[in-house]
Amino acid sequence: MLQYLTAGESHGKYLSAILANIPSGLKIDPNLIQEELARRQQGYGRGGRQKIEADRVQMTAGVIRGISTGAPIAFLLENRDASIDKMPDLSRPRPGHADLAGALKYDQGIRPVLERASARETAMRVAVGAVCKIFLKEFGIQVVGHVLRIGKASVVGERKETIDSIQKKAKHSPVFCICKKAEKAMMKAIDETRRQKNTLGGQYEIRAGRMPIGLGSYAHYEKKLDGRLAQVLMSQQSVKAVEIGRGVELGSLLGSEAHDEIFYDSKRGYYHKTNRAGGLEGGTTNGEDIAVKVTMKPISTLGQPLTSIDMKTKKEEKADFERSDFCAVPAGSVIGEALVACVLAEAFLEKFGGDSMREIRRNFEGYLKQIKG
Ligand code: EPS
Repeated sequence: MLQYLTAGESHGKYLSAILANIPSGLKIDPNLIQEELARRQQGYGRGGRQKIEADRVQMTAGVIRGISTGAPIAFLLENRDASIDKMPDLSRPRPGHADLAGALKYDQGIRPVLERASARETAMRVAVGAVCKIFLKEFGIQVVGHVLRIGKASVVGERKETIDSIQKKAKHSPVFCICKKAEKAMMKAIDETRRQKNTLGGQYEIRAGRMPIGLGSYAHYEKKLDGRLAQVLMSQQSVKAVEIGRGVELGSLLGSEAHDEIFYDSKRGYYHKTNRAGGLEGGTTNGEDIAVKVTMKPISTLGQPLTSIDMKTKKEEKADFERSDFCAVPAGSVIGEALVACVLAEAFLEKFGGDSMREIRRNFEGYLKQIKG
């Protein structure tokens, strides 16, 4: 089973992670990991921290001469802002943040809570996800993300875009949006929000293309791939809703409008002409692109804070403020890609698993031949 853990406080000395059960023989180009970390630092609407950090990660174990050995891969990233020991404790928890529940639960004040609940931790998940993306790419699977909505500004109507065109267009947009008109409106909304010292949420979509049929399973609840994707995407800071395919919209359609009819071609094998299911039926991939929409609430640190209680005096006061982002949805989409890549790599290894890339490739190719016949 693919496993990873991250550790590190937002303003601690280091962020670290260990990724276990990547097979031997995978060529890991550290530049590709750096590229993903740099993408996470971008996105219109970020706060001051990203100007301080350079997010350079080292792999300190499990990779020899650029090739995975099958042993756990360790990652280490040094924070430039490592001021944790000098940071004051807060006493007025921010509505929407983990501050209040965390301070009561762990009995150590708000500082340790916000240090770990911070989205800074996602730098490590992006590093781990980058290795999973490299692994998936070996089998043709590509994971991309793009922003659909920021506040009320959204991409209107349905767009028939390929995975490649999404990647190309999103890459050149400051808000990682594939529609120029929506991009303009999104940036305007962020500027306005920044002026008002407020924050904005939104929605992004993750697509994964060239999926083989049969990853995940309907057989046990914990094997269902839709459930596993939802769990991990929900674990991303600020996420409040995850939809697979047409998601919520399916609830208002007739069965005949909602499902994807099945076709067969001797070259392609089984396929669908529509993808309302978002590539997943019965918790199992059906061969179409995986499509997941993820909604993030606005960041809970506000320049004009909401009402809270001072935990020392129990008096009503405005919540504390610390440097934060105004809108983290574009960066969120990069994190979403990493999270989806980890789940797909895990499901791929369950199905075609082996200790080395050579063994896995043999299993994969044999299965593809089997299901075509
Ligand atoms: C972030 C680092 C944080 C925040 C932001 C994301 O750094 P700092 O707190 O020093 O400004 O900018 O964190 C949050 C949005 C949050 O909710 O904690 C990062 O590296 O992504």
